[in-house]
Amino acid sequence: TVQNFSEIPGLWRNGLANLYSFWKLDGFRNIHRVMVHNFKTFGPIYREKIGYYDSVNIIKPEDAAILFKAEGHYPKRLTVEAWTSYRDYRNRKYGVLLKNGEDWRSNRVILNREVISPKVLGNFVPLLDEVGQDFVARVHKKIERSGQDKWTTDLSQELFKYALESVGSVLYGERLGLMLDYINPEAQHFIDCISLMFKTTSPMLYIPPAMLRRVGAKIWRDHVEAWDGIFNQADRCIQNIYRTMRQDTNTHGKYPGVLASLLMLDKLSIEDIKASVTELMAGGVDTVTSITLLWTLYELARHPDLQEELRAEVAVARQSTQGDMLQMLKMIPLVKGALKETLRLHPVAVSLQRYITEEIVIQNYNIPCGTLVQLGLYAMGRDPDVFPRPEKYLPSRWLRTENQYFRSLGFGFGPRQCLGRRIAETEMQLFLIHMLENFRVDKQRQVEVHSTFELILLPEKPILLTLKPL
Ligand code: HEM
Ligand code: 2DC
Repeated sequence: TVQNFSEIPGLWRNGLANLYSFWKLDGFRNIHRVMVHNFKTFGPIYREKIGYYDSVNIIKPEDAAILFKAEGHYPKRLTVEAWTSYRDYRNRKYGVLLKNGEDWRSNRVILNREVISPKVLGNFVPLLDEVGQDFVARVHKKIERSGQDKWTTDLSQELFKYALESVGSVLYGERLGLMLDYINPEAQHFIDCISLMFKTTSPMLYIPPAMLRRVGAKIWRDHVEAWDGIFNQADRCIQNIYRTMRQDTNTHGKYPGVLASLLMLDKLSIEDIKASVTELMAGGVDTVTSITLLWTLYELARHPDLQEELRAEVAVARQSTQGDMLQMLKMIPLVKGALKETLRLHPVAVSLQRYITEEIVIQNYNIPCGTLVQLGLYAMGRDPDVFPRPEKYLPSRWLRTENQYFRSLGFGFGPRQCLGRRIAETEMQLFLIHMLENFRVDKQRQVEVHSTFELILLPEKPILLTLKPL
């Protein structure tokens, strides 16, 4: 027989006491490890209440399937209150990231067509390919200047710029110029604001921002300053495009970018477009794609034979397509597998969450409609029952013949999945193609780098890599 909701194991009876022990365990920076530990203690389902934040946690792909079947027509994830509070405070509209219900759906459907549908890939690839080539040229220059035929560095700043340049070129159909020696201080400020925004968000997951705002806490003020910087920069970019668009209507059949396409389509209000384009710009910068690329280079440096295998795959694809990039992207299953493998071991999002819209049964427990259910993405990626020998970095796990049922969830799932997914995937694949064709990646000592939680999972310390021309 099915067991009652209140019988699910876990610590959920005293939210405040749990918040205190969570804090003592340094849980704020270790959510991912705390979750792994909880699954070990309680089994594949547990209930938890930390502060005011109450959820059921699951880890198995089969249970994820049940969860996503119950997400309803307007899937809703955990609200990051710091982000909505800022918008309420400054009277700004929510974009698709923060909207819910019918308002979310009507905006999302229109954005999907311009941002994530297969038809736009052909528009994105030439733009992103050019950024990839410029990145390679920049690394060659750095190597030359070093006078040592190699360049050893923490690539994260460079990757942030690559990511911002990529997303900027797709959104605005224009280059921002971040691959040059001298970069616009405004762009650097934008990048810094995004890092600050993420850093100041995670403590506010557990301490209500409204309260911090009332007492004038520094963390709230920093958070506001960070978002102000992000919105100001995005507003400037959007104004620019709007102006040039009105000046010349003739774009010579050239793809004008996501923003101009949305403006011409005229199906969303300008305010809605601004709100979502700002989120796309913020979501596209440092953090997500650049961190995933950094982890991938780190893994390739640790596995030189695998690196050669990927290089060979890219060489064959290049040969047989004569450099037709769109075709080439269809011939690199191992490179794509490497990116999935990176997101398995180093997911950006520690969990996926949904408020379920119907009652479900998971692991033989009843879960009522309206409950917040979290899939522990980091924990699932390291569960030996789900991924045999989980500690091994094996891109071949993701080849067609393998069982992938509800296992590849790094970008989320269903209609509420990552809107930037196509951009991110293409940008990362092109990056790896160009890097593999030009450089050997090496790292010094065999030290493990772990993750730390700052809203997203990041490397806990700098990753130093050495790039050598082939
Ligand atoms: C949402 C991951 C890159 C924009 C999400 C979600 C995840 C995710 C897990 C939540 C999905 C869900 O709840 O099912 C990633 C990863 C990335 C990446 C792993 C790169 C490696 C990007 C980029 C952009 C972006 C480059 C913008 C260009 C968004 C937006 C949403 C979202 C707007 C909210 C969508 C909605 O609520 O309808 N992402 N993301 N992401 N992401 Fe990404
Ligand atoms: C963080 O417990 C941990 O893609 C919380 O590009 C639950 C939670 C809710 C929403 C998640 C967030 C976590 C991690 C960062 C995510 C976010 C949804 C979108 C966001 C996954 C797992 C991200 C990074 C977006 C950010 C775009 C924004 C900067 C405009």
